[in-house]
This record gives sequence, C-alpha cells and structure tokens, in this order.
Amino acid sequence: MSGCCPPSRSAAPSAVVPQAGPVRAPDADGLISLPGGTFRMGTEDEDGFPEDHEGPVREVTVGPFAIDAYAVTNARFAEFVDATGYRTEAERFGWTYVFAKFVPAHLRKGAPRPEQTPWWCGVAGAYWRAPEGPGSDVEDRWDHPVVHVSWNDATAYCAWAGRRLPTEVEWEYAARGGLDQARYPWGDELTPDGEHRCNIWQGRFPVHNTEEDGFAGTAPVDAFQPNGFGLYNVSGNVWEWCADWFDPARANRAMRGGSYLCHDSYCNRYRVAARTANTPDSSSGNLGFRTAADI
Ligand SMILES: [Ca+2]
Ligand SMILES: [Ca+2]
Repeated sequence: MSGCCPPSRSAAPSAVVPQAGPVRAPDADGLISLPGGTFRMGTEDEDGFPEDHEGPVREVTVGPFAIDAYAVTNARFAEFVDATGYRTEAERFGWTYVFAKFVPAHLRKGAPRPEQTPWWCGVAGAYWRAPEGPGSDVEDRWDHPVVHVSWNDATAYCAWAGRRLPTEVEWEYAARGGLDQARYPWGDELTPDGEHRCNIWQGRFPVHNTEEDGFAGTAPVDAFQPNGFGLYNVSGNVWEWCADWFDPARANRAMRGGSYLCHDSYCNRYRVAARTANTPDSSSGNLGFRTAADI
C-alpha cells in the first residue's frame, strides 16, 4: 500500500456491457437507480497494483441497485449528527489523521506522524466538523464530502438514513459508468484535451501541489463532470468506504477511488479498478463515503 493511502489505525472480451446512454440525473434523494448487468471487473493494467488484487479481469454480474450521485456531504452528515447526537470515532479516540501541510504550525508541533508516511499528522481534536483541528470548521465546505469518518461511522450514518454502503462490485460497476475496461470513469486519458476530470495531486508529492485541477484539498461533491451513469467524483476527491472486507484475516475494509492526495508518480489509485483498505475504526482527511440502496 502506498503513501497517499490513509494510514491505519486481459480477459475474454465476451461480457455484455450495458450502454451508458444519456447521463442519469439523481432522484430527489440524490440516488441514481442502475439496472445492473454483467461487466468486466478489475484490471491487469501494467500501471496497476497486483498486490492489491486488482486482477484478474473477470466477468461479474450485479443486480439492480441505487447509489448516491455524490459523496455524503458535510451538510448531510450534519443532519445525521444533529438528529442523533452521534459522535464519530475521531471524536471518541480524540484524534484523526490530517495531511500535515494543512495543519497549523502550533498543532503540527509534536503531533505523531507515521514513520512510513510522515506527511500525515495525528491531530488531537480534529474531526469532521474541525477537519484541520481546533479552530478549523466546515462553514465554507458544507457541499464538500464529509471526511474523518471511519467505516463504523459511515455504516452508522447509513443505518440512520435507511441506506447501506455499496459493495465493491456495485461501486466499480457504478464508477465505470457503462465503459468497458476504461482506466478512468470517463475513458483512458487522465486529462482528455488537457482538461482535468478529477481532483488529485499535481506537482511533486508531498512538497508541492500546483493545484492545476483547482483544488488543494477537497472539492465540492459536484465538481467536474459526472461519469456515464451520472456519478460525480468517483475517482479522486476522497476515498470511499465500501461494505466489503478487503482482507478478512487482517480485519480491514475496502476503499475505492483515490483522493486529492493521489499522484500519478507514486499512487495512481484513482484508476477505477484500484483499491486499498483500512481498519474499520480509521479515519483521515481524505476518506469519506457514498451510500447505496436496494431497489
Ligand atoms: Ca487537486
Ligand atoms: Ca472519490
């Protein structure tokens, strides 16, 4: 697993791939209903990470389901917290991981940093509503994805909202947007015609972010163009929890899509087949979720 991932606490071309058709618009609840079908999941892309078990490419059939067009925002998460008094694990543990450059100097001093990934700081008092620690807020980020939510927090939200986390199969089917084996949700080129299509890192990680895509940290959940199924920011912006175990033996849960900290040079996990994992109680400033529902 590579450094931008949050730290812990060529198959037979025979599959029937649904045509994307016109981009779907979400319903009043923000959900997009998808018919399901058979698609080619995973990749054997030479730029992939075999150790993450991205491959082999295999045909998978998924039933109909609905999924959020957007990641859960700070505004939506606030409704949940206001209604239930829920305290996230970041609050209960008393800290969470924040990208060091975002942390004010007085909070950065002495904050613990993982040895392998020293650009993360464990910041006391940081949580979803104070994403960079005490003194920070989300007042200008209500339409950004909620972050610093653990898998357990995300499933608590889902239980309240009558939703569930998508399975990895559902997530990847939805993220592909009807394209067969494309590297990204929009095709194979990272920046078609020079246009940025997702929020990742440009420049030299972790020292210099040129922010060519317009964002150093999170972007609003509706930034950039949606994919062929009408989903926004499946690649980049924030990692998204999925329902599945990544590796039951290690008790970690799957995450998909990459984040604003991903860079082509060292962690291209914004590819649609890419995956990583974290323990269900872990949280960080680049990790959120979107919900799914049965139909
Ligand atoms: Ca960016
Ligand atoms: Ca994402």
